[in-house]
Amino acid sequence: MRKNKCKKAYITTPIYYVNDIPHIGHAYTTMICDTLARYSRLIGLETFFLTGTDEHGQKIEEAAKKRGKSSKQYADEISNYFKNLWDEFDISYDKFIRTTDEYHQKGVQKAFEIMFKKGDIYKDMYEGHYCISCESFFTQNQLIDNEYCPDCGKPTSIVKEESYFFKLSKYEDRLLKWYKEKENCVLPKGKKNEVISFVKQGLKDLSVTRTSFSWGIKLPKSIDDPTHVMYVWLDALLNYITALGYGADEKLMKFWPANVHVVGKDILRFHAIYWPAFLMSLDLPLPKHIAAHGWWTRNSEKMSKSKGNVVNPKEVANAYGVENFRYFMLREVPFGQDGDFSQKALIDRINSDLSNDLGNLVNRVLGMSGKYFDFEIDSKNVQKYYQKELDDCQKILDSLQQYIFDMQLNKYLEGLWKVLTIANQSISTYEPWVKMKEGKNDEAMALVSLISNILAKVSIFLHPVMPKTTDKISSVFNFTIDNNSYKKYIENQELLEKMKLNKIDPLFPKIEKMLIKSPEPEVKKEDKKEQSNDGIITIDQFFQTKLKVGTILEAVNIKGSDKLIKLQVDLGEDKPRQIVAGIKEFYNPQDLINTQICVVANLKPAKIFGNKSEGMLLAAKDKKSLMLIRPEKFIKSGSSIG
Ligand code: ME8
Repeated sequence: MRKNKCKKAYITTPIYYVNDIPHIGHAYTTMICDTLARYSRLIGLETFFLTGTDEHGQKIEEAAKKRGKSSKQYADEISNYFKNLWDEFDISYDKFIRTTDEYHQKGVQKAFEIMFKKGDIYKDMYEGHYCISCESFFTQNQLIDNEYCPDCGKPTSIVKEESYFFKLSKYEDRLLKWYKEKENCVLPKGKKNEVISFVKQGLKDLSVTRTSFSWGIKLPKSIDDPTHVMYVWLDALLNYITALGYGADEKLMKFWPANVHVVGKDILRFHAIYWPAFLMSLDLPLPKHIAAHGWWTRNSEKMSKSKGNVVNPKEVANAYGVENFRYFMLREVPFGQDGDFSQKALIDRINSDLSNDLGNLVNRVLGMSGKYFDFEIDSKNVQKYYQKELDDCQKILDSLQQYIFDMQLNKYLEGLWKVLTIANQSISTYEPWVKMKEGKNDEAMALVSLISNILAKVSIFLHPVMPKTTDKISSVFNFTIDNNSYKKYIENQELLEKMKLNKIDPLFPKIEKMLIKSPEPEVKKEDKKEQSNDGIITIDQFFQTKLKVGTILEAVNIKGSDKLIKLQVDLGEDKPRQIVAGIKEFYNPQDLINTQICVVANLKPAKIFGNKSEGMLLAAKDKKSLMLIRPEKFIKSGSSIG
């Protein structure tokens, strides 16, 4: 996101499908956008932040049917659930759009009509494969094992029907030119390269209507073809302009083009290829940035109900506090990379970063100012004694804005924590209690005031991430966080005036144990019987696991996954076994070929990311690294271990 010359910012989340209730992935995208929107407002941009729900399509029609409800009834229910959750999470959206809203439907029909009249939409027959879960078309050679969706791994179905097509192929060159000219149009860069190579392989025209179900927006009256409804992605993508009044009252179109569409990497193709092509067809400017974040996983696997590993954001927020949760999600994972959700990591962040580094500092300032100066602070001597500390903090604070514009929220937070480290270290270096004993009251006052000023600045910068918490911190220093205080304390670098501090309750009580029952599937009763209380197993139980040495014959990265590598492993059997392993972060596929590994050879085969996996390899893991367990010397493939 770049600072817009016209002082406006338009930020969007994807609109979420209403086939199911939200999970932490949805919460993550929404928290990122909320942070960007709050930051934009803080620095004085006129901001419009859009979120909403995507309510048409076969997936939703089927989900409603299964529950014995009408599509609209079901969409109302789940859309409300999303809206209420975002309200509970204090998401500061300016508009919540629903694709069943009448103004949206009219805007979509108008766009379709314009594209049709321009000759960009034509009628033909569609024959191919469709994934209902992704609401996406695929060619035969894109499928995995001739059947499964390359994006979500679910089985696809064959579709043969009359359809209107959008001339996507016509826009291939213009798209490539756009990627070339606008360096940051798609972020992060690695993902942009994937988009470019996809387009370079050649774009096929896109089927944009369906006839096999009815839950969708009808074609415009002027086309008069009532058997067709619009393809859900055409309908959905247009929300970004219909929300601004496209095709109706266009007052809000002043916000177009969007500064940033934040999306998960799963839907980048739709946003970075289809959407700009639709906009080109409509003669509208293109968004400034499309930023794709990674996936949240559980034990390196995508979350899904059938695996029982879905994390419910409401449950996490209720247990740990919504702002702590928000801090964790934004701090833990670099934008664009996948992250594994764990309560332990969340608790570590709360106890260490929030409680120790930030909460304690607030307590210490209150404690010291109370004990020595009756809660008074005075900044008049801060520069005299602590100019270096002020300068060091300023240098870091000056670099923060760029991190926001580059979508590197984790670095933004890391920077803020470096500033807190300067504050915490100044206390241990200068020991105000010693200064008081030595009668250097001026220096001690300057130090307590230095820390107060640092905390005031940190609270302003942290506000977009933790609004309520930082409001409490700024109340200690008698100011409200808004664009005025941003100008005063950040832009003009003014110091706090002489004042009495206000006491507040401790901000981040330490968390001693996991507060949510793990969402992993429970151990089945029969398995439990086998286990003794202290986790000891018998030798027989151990030998139920068949461990073998395998030689890796082939290794390739799995497209779309940041973690997984697909291996063909020789276990001395008729044919090699295919094993999917979450080791991509630590190993290069090329380096694995012709090396040996230890494999659990009698595991029930599983489907991981749409790929069959017929075993598990053994590895040792600590917080930072992972190492494959290998035999000391080369040994025959299939040799048993034990
Ligand atoms: O795709 N980790 O809706 P959707 C991180 N309606 N983010 C995740 C995630 C995960 N495990 N799972 C989902 C749609 N998300 C369409 C969008 S936009 C015009 C139409 C987030 O309900 C992520 O942002 O499947 C992803 O892009 C979005 O939820 C998909 O939500």
